[in-house]
Amino acid sequence: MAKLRGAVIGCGFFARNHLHAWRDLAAEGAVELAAVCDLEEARATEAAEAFAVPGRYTDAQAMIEAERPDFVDVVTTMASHRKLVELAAAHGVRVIVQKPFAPTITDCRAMVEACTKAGVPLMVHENFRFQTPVRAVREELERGAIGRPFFARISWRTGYDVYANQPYLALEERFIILDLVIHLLDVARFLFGEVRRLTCRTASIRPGIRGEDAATILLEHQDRVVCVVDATYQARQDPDPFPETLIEVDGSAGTLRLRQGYALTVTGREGTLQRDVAPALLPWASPPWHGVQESVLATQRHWIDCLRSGAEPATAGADNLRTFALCEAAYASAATGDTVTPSV
Ligand code: NAD
Ligand code: 89Y
Repeated sequence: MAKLRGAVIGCGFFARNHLHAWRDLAAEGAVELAAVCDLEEARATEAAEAFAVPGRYTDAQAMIEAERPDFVDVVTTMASHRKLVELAAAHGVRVIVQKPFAPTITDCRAMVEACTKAGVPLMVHENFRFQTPVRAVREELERGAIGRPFFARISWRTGYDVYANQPYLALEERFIILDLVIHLLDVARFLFGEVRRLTCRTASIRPGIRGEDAATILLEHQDRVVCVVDATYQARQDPDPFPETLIEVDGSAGTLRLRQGYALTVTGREGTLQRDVAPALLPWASPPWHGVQESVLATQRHWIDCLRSGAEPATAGADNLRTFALCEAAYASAATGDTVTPSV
């Protein structure tokens, strides 16, 4: 089968993980990276040289027209996603785009519509549900280890300096819900299905930031699981769990706890089972990021598998609209104090 030719748009902090993962997939013979693009020439050049990519560009349209890639991988920040996704769709180029999908659900809907009209597959790089420990939790739930879940908590509380690598976060008016809670809400959907309604409270704790850096959300899922999603970037701890997502689930026949250190404990009909669900330490990984980095490779592999088979990606644009609708509902609830029904 011919290799799929890809091109990366955006060569900043997080793109390095994408580039490593594309190199791993290229070594397996699945893809080849034809070109990279960044508005900042030095970034495109550095990425092209570090990863032996033949093409380097500062203009995405020029790159798409010159290289005619099979797909583009958009790793820019959210403000540019709509323009770049619509550009790809207009050229009939398949596209995977980083989270958050866009600043607003109006932009998300527009991208889904543009790609649907163009007949172009669109996937959002929503990698948390591809993490090894999250997959392990879902396996336990699917095999009925704790019976029917009725309560859950998906938690992310850290004091890790996220601003050092991602300084733009301090300037976002809609901050932690769009940056991080969006992953947790997607995990909630992945584990417990769609959400009927939610209530949210937010706070802005760190001096000098524009948006909220703490959020607590109560989700009522359609099959009546209630799930608390809570996150903050302002909880100093030692040891700090960054970037682990901690999960608790209580079910009719037992309990599940995913604790710091990737330790999964399941107490159910079979007694208590302890599992180490630590992610692999890929050769290019840099702890504590290795669980995230492994999931980047898994996400990109899923995209390539779907392009080959014609299957709809698990986190296709249309699916991610549902996750994004939860973010919009959370902001609406935080603003009014009301319980809100998400609307796609
Ligand atoms: P960054 O600012 O370090 O890099 C973005 C790059 O895109 C910059 O170099 C910028 O010059 C370039 N760019 C912007 N517009 C462009 C355009 N029109 N054409 C070409 N290049 C353009 O940002 P980052 O920290 O690498 O984040 C990128 C995305 O990755 C964000 O959406 C962020 O939320 C996401 N991210 C995801 C995870 C995850 O686990 N999924 C983790 C961190 C960041
Ligand atoms: O931006 C965030 C994300 O998506 O995953 C981790 C992160 O980089 C910082 O919390």
